[in-house]
Amino acid sequence: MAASFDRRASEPAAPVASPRAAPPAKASHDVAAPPALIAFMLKSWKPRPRRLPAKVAHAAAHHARRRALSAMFPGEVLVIPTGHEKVRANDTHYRFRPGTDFFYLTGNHEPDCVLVMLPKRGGHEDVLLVEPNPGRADKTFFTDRNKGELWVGPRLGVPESRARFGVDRCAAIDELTAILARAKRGGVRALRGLSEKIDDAVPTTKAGKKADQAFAAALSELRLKKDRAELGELSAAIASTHRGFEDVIARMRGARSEREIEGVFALRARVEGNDVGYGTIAASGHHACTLHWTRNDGAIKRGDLLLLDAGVEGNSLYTADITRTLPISGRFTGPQRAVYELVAAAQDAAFREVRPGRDFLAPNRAAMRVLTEGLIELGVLRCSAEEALDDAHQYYKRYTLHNVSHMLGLDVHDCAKARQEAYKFGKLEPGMVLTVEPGLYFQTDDLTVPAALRGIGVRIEDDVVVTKTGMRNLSAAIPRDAADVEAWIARVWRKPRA
Ligand SMILES: [Mn+2]
Repeated sequence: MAASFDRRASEPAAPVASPRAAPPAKASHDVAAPPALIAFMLKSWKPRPRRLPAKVAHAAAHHARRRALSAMFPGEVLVIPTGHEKVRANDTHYRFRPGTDFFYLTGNHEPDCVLVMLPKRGGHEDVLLVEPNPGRADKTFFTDRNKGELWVGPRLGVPESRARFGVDRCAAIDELTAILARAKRGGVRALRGLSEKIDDAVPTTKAGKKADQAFAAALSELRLKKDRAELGELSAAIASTHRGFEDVIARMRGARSEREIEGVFALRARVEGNDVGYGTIAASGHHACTLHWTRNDGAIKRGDLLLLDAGVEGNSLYTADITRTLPISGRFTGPQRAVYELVAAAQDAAFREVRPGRDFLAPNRAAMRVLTEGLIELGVLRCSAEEALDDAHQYYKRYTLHNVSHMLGLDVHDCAKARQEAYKFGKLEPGMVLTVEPGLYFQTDDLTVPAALRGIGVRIEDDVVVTKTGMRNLSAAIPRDAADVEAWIARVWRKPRA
């Protein structure tokens, strides 16, 4: 029964603070509105028909995910905030992106919201707390620069949010304190770190802290296996990313800077999706040897390679994570091709290890063996493969540094709070989506590397889903083999661009 959590009209209105950050102090260009202006602003607006919006695209999937979470924590109150806009400077904010776990459970993009799941017999009642939309009935529509409709556009509102997200109940965010005050009688778990107000509103004991960490891990692990809706959204993000890579290839011939490459890809990401899923790495020449090169302030030179690690984040917030290493002149040089083909061979070996029941780290082990044997053939490593691969040595890491896989989904490094036994030291299961991304990076000043190879950095990254019998490469349509990449570049350059 949900009785103990039901909202009773007789209860006094809680003196509640909304969980959003305190409004910034007034800037010099803020002018207090005189009463006459307020009175004038509040009248003579055309009445609005308040039609309820349609349900979000994957409402049934969001509902199913909430039921799965409910089953994991019977009898406990669960609090999942989405977080707030983050200040960039003074009164300007970064573009808001919802908290991943909150979004996974609701599909709601608005800031400041909180999902509270209240235990009832047989499960939970899902209560979504949102910022109400008072329309023109309240002066805040023109006085509140943080949430006023004339400043930032309208919020969806309470009844509209209930219709759109298909939750059991929707309430104004100001009711949160009252709901939590009653809820505290039972066990409460909160997803921490997204909202200071929520963190304060749900105080933790020492035992509670552990319970909250386990809750965050459970939320991450819930997302390890993707449902059908998620696989569709990931494929769409990968298709957008494919088009973004072709935009880059078209521009690459005349481009002068890495920043230009970043900008071209970003245009595709904003036109077709929400944003890029992470800072684009547009690394030309030896910049490719810096793994997370996002400064992108270098020049584009013919004869060099361009390592482009980029992903469109769709409006669904699922992101691709793709890397291609492209010869800027259209053709690989001999040494570039040798390194490229070794990395591609390592990726093939990793692909063969992606299947249910294999260790998450099995593809990594396979790729590292191929890279190591190739490094010996290239004259980079001067020892046996066994010696280089020995855990006590790991000499190969000098040239590759990172492992080849991470989970992919709403976050580029998805499910990051999962327990090690469920992820890094766990087994692959059908429905998991991961990257396979071996790389080799020969620093310009590395005296162990033959001079002809110094300054070459190559990474190849695809996004794959584990199937019942093996894997499917979701990004297989993006050319990968050296000859295919050259043909791809030639094809794009021949094509007249709009
Ligand atoms: Mn990646």
